[in-house]
Amino acid sequence: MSKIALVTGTLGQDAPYLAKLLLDKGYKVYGLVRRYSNPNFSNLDYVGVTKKIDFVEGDLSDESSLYNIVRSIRPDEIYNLGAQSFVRSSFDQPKLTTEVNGLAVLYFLNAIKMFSPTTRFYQASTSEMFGSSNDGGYQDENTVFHPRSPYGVAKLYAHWMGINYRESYGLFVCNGILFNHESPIRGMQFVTRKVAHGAAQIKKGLVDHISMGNLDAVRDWGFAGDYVEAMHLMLQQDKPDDYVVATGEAHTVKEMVQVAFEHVGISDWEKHIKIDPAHMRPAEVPFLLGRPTKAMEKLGWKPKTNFKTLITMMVDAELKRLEK
Ligand code: NAP
Ligand code: G4F
Repeated sequence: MSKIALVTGTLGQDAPYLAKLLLDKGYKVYGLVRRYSNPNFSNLDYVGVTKKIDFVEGDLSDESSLYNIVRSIRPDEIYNLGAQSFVRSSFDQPKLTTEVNGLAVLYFLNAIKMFSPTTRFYQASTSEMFGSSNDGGYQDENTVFHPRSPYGVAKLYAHWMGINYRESYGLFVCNGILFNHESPIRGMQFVTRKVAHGAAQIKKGLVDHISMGNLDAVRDWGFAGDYVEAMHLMLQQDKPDDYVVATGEAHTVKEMVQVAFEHVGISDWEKHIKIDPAHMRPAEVPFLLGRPTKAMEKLGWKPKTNFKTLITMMVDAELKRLEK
């Protein structure tokens, strides 16, 4: 019998890559989608899985919809990837972010406890929870958390609620503390996609500059297609646990901009960047660099795509889209 997985965040970046991985392994995949007037399946189309997923309608802020879905499907595995995932917006919409990123996890855990206690649950935790902790050094499973945004605080609530239900009720809950991961289907607002898109547009003479925020921020950027493998591996272990997933390599936003522009043959990239305070955050996370040793040793996972390959892949995808 094939395993059943329920994935949330279906139309986002990670879920299409994960759905493909699960479908290739023979899973039946259900994808939670909100009610839309005009749903956008372009990310699922990009990965080629739109027609292979069973869509179920629900909303992470609506407890009863999650209860009904868990009770009727009783999935073997749930991957909770849905979120208000843009850190900058969480400062303007803290309550919504708290409900969708925090409370929804409580709803799922209660639904599992009541209706399907053998369901294994993956929670999309984040390096954003480290915030300003160990600035300049590596962050791993033992680093203290100091979130710097409503997004990070809500995710930390969900993270600890997962641990609490694991310890209190024996539920199989894993938190994947994933560092930034990107791809050609990354949301347009996130810095790598924005820069890849902007560099391609400038190359084609469509625009002259990109407006940006803090170019000195440091991030550990990996490829989403590699990271979903770690999510799946976590739920296949004998015991539930929490894992950092990262490349172990950090770069500034400035370096990322330089790689993107040089790939389209523009060396004087500074001329095409304007700094706009609107893209700054009330509190910034200055430095994220993960140490994924535990995931490598216990899951046998490792990243396959390096920084330069990732950024140039994203720029090439943007050029291709513009040529179409
Ligand atoms: P994403 O592209 O923003 O996708 C998130 C999805 O969640 C979107 O499709 C969104 O729907 C959906 N969603 C938002 N609110 C919802 C609601 N109320 N009910 C149902 N669905 C809702 O995010 P991602 O990059 O794939 O990331 C997946 C998960 O990993 C997220 O939880 C994120 O916070 C976490 N994470 C991401 C990274 C990263 O670098 N990508 C790193 C660490 C952790 P719409 O399409 O309608 O907006
Ligand atoms: O691409 P970003 O918006 O990603 P951020 O804030 O690191 O969050 C992402 O990664 C988290 C994991 O650490 C996830 F949990 C979260 O859901 C999301 O996927 O910004 C990256 C950095 C920031 O320091 C930001 O201040 O780039 C800096 N930046 C500079 N100029 C900019 C810009 N970010 C954006 N989005 N747009 C700019 O113009």
